[in-house]
Amino acid sequence: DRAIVVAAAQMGPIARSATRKDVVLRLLAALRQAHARGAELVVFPELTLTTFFPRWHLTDPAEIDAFFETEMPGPETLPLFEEARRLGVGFYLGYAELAAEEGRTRRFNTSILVDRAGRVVGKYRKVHLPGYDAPQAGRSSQHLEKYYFEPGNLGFPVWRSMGAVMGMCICNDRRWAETYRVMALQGAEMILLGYNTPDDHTGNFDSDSLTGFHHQLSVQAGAYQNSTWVVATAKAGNEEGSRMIGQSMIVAPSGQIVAMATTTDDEVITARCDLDMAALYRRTIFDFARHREPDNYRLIVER
Ligand code: CDT
Repeated sequence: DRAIVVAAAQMGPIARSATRKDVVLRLLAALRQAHARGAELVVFPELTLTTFFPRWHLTDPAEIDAFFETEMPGPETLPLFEEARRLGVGFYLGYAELAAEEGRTRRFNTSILVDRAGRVVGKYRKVHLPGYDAPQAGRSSQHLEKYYFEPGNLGFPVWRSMGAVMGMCICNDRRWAETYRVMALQGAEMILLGYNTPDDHTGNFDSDSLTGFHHQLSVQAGAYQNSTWVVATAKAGNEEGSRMIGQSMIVAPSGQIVAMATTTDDEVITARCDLDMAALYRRTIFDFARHREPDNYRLIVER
């Protein structure tokens, strides 16, 4: 079979005071542990390099810019690229991207795919930005992704790399059926995703108490309905008073969870993923060419 051993390298909380160097040391430890367990590809979380700053309404431009990367790799992240190349391990890394494009400064919530030779082979910019563009009254913790980032402008591409057809998405994207379908229609066999999900993110206790369930439901349904592997990796634990769920998991095209984190700290989980399994359901119940009826889906792409 065509198998790849993949790791989800969950990260525990990252303090606001943590330096890039501190974080990269933790990523290196996870990378080595994953490699020792046979992993050829390691998935790190969304906004891995810093605390989840969209919980705060910051206004000082210098303070905001300090959370963003202007180059990847930069001097602080280069050791991760070098070690990954030395070990022959590919990786997915989420980070805040500051780009100079169209003659202006633009900010995106970004992930990259790096192959086993340490080359950046793909970049994705988060499409579904949750939360608000201004602080909300009466909330102890904000969620201001629409304030800090523009929606991604790269769509949902897939890449042939490391012997697989790979796609990427980020956190809130995993709750949207369209995310998976657009990649599955391009043949994605494995979708990599990082997330930061506070356990009080809706502000409604009935919904908040189901946060873990909704995470699992979304990822398992996305995997099954699109016949693809999904590797979902959390930044978890009590980060600056915000409690974020763990439950990093590797889900098969059958929708079954094949590995799941049991802590909310730094934790590596691995699974051997048979990529041919992605064809299994696409030959039968989800044979897109035979069964899809796009003429009936027009409403989905209208504003
Ligand atoms: N990072 C991210 O997208 N988090 C959201 C929760 C916050 S919604 C206000 C998620 O969908 O998990």
